[in-house]
Amino acid sequence: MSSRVHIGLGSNLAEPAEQLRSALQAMAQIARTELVGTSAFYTSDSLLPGQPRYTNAVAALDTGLEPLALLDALQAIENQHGRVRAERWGPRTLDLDILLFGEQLIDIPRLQVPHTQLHLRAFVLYPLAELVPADYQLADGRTLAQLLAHCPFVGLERL
Ligand code: A4P
Ligand code: MG
Repeated sequence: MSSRVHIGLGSNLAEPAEQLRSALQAMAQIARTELVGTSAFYTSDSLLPGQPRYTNAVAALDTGLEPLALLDALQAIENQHGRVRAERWGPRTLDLDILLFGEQLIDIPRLQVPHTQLHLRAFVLYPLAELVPADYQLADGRTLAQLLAHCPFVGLERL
């Protein structure tokens, strides 16, 4: 049995689009998992002041893995692709967040799904809307259209 899962990708390296492309290739190699869709790439200013602009995208996966096993696989990819070796661990330059995991509502210390910041982030909702119909209902009852209506397309540039 497999679940349709949506992953938010973010990077603010000097070549963030390359980082995202590399992460997409790596996700396609996860065991028992198929990459079934990718949104366009979008750029926007960082939520945290003083950081370079981000590039974000959303990917759709079909996976036979359980949620924590998928999280392990995503964190391994973050570790392979996401950190720049400097004198100390640099800031995180690849974020892979599980946005949706089928119909599941998950609230354990390591994992909250739907992602808790989903509704606040245009750079997540607009790429997600390329892959999911507007009447899609989240596990907690909200529709994607409702979330989009409260989150204007401001400061986003679609590449
Ligand atoms: N965790 C809990 N729920 C989840 C989930 N649904 N998916 C736990 C993935 N992980 C989840 O995450 C810390 C822990 O969250 C994980 O170990 C996991 O057990 P992390 O990615 O290691 O840490 P982080 O990057 O510091 O936190 P987070 O929440 O991913 O950072 P943010 O809030 O996403 O901030 N501006 C723009 N324009 N675009 C961006 O993408 N991103 C950030 C990073 C700031 N500003 C941004 C963007
Ligand atoms: Mg993260």
